[in-house]
Amino acid sequence: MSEVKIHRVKPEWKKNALIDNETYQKWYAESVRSPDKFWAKHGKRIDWFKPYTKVKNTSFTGKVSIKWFEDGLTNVSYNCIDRHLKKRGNQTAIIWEGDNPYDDKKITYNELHEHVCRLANVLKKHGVRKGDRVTIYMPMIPEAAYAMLACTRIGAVHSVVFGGFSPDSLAGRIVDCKSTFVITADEGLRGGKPIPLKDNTDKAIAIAAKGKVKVDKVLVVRRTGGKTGWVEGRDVWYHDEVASVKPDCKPEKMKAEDPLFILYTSGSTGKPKGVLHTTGGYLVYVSMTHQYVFDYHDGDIYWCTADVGWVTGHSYIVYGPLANGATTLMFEGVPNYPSASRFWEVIDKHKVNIFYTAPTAIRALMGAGDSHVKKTSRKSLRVLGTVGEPINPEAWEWYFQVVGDKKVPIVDTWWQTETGGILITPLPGATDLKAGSATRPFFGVQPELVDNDGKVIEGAGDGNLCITDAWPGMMRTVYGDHDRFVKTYFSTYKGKYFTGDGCRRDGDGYYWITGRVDDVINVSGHRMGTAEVESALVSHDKVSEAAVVGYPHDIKGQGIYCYVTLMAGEQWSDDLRKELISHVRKEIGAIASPDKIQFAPGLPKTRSGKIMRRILRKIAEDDFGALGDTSTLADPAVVDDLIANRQNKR
Ligand code: 6R9
Repeated sequence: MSEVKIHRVKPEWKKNALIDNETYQKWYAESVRSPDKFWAKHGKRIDWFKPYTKVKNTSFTGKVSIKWFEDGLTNVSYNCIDRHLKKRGNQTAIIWEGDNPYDDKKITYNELHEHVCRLANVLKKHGVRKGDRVTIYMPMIPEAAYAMLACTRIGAVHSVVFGGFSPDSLAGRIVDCKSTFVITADEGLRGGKPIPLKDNTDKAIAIAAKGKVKVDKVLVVRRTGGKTGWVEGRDVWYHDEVASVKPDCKPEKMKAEDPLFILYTSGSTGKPKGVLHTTGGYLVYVSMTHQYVFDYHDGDIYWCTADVGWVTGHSYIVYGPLANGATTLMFEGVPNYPSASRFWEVIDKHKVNIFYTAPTAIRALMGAGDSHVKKTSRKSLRVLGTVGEPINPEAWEWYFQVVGDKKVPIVDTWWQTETGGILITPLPGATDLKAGSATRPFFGVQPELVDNDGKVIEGAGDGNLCITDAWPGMMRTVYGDHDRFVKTYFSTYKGKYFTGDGCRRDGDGYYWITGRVDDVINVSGHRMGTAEVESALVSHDKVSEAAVVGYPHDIKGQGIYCYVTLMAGEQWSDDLRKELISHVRKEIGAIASPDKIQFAPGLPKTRSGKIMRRILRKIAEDDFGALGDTSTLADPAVVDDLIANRQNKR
């Protein structure tokens, strides 16, 4: 592999940084030596109606029980809104940037307070009580954040379902948590195209009824004014309802361990799991990570491009930033509409200081060409972040050099829906960077690498990534199925939280996530991260994106099958195929030599941008009769092309 370049912390990154390397070392040591003392102190970063006296009460063995700050009383919406009003009532809380570049608005903390209180009163008026589950199926509009915060204000538990999910998926989630109240919009708008959210909701409710869950109320935000079905008595307009109630609503006093939200996430088996997060520990953890990971300072404009339908949207668009009194930007659109300059234009328009996005977006925009970036200024940027999948060094360097003009640190943040917040990450003023490494653990996080037999790997090495002790932001259970929680996360390696990810630790103690362990392939007895081969392919200047899977190989055990998307304007040829094979051999070594390379004009991705390797594996195995569920794909049509041009035809 080519030598890893270290990007040292620059003096200007350190100058006003909240945490320098010395502080990181000191705090980290304290956080693992005396977690009780450490979190007793940092738990105070949020306001409590009744202070906690107990801090950590957690066990990763037996029945597994996770409790933090358990005798404290607090409220999430109070912490995200009310406590800021005196100092920053007129400060912008949310900048909303519409799908259409001429559509935007700003909402102050005072306004946020009124919107959330009114909506909370609407929920109460319709009989929603503490502990009830409310499903939120919304486009990226401020009302989505109001809805989440209104639930937390009265102690209802929200389940946000990504607006790109089908009626079937929505129904499954409604039924699983027996949610009888749904908040949606007439239509969403993305890249100029309407998305029929209300119609999908109607279909989902009909499906849910077969699962014996009857939705009684649907609250509908008018977003586009498009035509939708309407069920009298069940459906009500948001604007009518909020106008009919008082603009003030007292926040409910919640126990730290009261449920805050459920978020469904796919695992390697079975139906999506309802990951349950609770109140106090979650808010402490996401506000703390938001502040230190992004080196957030008062007055910064912060933009995370995720959708609120994913955990990144929960923790780092809504809860973390608002708990810190930040100005958070919410973007309704897509990276390439009206053009591939959109992200960079929005950064200039709103003078964004901190920008957080996904590697898949970075690679796509890199493929579109530098000119789209270079015509913008991006002078306001101070920190760049990535999340969601391993970032290949090539894309990392492009992000650093072209987007950040070599002036801005990149935080590659590793975490999961289950972890609630960021666990492994650089801190901008403290951590020397290596392109492609999530670097070091955040305070209180104790990663451990174990081999397949559970033996702990010390020092530099490769293994399955586990976390050995609890942190305040972690999930508490799988909703309605605690046994599944214990089985999925704590039984593979007894007494440890198993992440499902593979990981390498280098000689400097830096962590390199290699991808899900089910994506690791074994070629002639050599273990190899598919991400490693992908990274090598993408480092070729004609390649924009690559996905690599294993397939059964008579001699080697597994062969390496590569799907490759070329940069705009490049032509596929047999010579290029040969060139790519020798390029990978050169980058990694002969053992990584691709057996098959297929030109792929598009890759099958979930709507959150994750490549669905299960499908690619099946096609590589020439077993596409059993592709399984492809309904969550952003563009199911790419699959037909991949099948037609597969390289392993029997
Ligand atoms: C936050 C989020 C979690 C899985 C995780 C891992 C991958 C996320 C990553 C990363 C390498 C990073 N992942 N961040 N891999 N580097 N910085 O994405 O949650 O949707 O639950 O996905 O995503 O494989 O296990 P979620």
